[in-house]
Amino acid sequence: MLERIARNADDPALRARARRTLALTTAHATERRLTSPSAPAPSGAAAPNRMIADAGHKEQLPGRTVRAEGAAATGDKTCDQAYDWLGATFGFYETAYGRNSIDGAGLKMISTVHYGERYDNAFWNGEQMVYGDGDGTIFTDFTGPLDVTGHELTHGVTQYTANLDYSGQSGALNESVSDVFGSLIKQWHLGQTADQADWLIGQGLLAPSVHGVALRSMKAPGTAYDDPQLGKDPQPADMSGYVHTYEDNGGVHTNSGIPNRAFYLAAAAIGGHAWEKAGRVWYETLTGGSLPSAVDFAGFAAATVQTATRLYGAGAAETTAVSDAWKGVGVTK
Ligand code: ASN
Ligand code: ZN
Repeated sequence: MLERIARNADDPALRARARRTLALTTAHATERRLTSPSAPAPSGAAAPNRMIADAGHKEQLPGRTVRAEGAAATGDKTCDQAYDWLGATFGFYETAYGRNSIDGAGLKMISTVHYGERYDNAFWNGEQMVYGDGDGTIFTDFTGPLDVTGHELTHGVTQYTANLDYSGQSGALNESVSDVFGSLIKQWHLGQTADQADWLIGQGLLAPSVHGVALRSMKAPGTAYDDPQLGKDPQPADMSGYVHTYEDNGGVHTNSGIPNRAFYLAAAAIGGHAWEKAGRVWYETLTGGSLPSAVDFAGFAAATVQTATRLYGAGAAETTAVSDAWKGVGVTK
């Protein structure tokens, strides 16, 4: 998406900023790949330990601390939103799966807001969350949508568990897992069932003049936006549209549409709160310790069917739903 803006946007300043954002995000993604899981912090009670810092529109991390755990709201909407969404994400993982923070051992949750000048992204850098304010023309404030925070922090969960290699199919799975739990965090926060959820990622993030509803759609990949500046949502909905490219680490944000839709299909077929069954299958697959870092779609599919079989039984409706979902997107036959 940023690659498209960097090439096609009408406004040269917007193009230049997109190029800079791409360069910075790539550097951080490399950092993320190279960070090895460090020893877990000593855990206390299962309560979040949050810290919000303000970069003051510079690109230095972490920036000036503006809100520590338990401190009163600052009055800066961006800062307070980031604080609340860290809390919601902590609450989701703790309540749904008994996970104590990102590393499972009470890791301090740090977010830097107001990063860079009109910065068009949010990212997990291996240690903390970083949010840009958005350029206001294409993107609004990245602290807005809860699923964006959930997505980035889930990169942290993945780093501490399956540590999926950030390229090719394992990279698309890394991205997809972040979308899956990002969406589930929002669904949990809103108390939605699978049929009530919008299954969008980043609803509300695109500026009003952009023709689009969100960054991605898990239910209907490829339909999230179609806009002169952004182009059309490039996500495939099944294996027949798999994109072979050298950009974006082999299309990790593109091909993630395939496993995203597999999750949606499984959750929709099972019904009810998606985090309870489909989400549990994906969570235990991700964190179970037997998934290779370089796993491909077929390997991940087999692992989810194996997890569902263990949790619900071989002939169970849940297991059939998971198995059918991967057939539905052409990963298995
Ligand atoms: N927001 C992007 C992501 O989490 C940033 C990146 O690392 N490419 O996928
Ligand atoms: Zn991501």
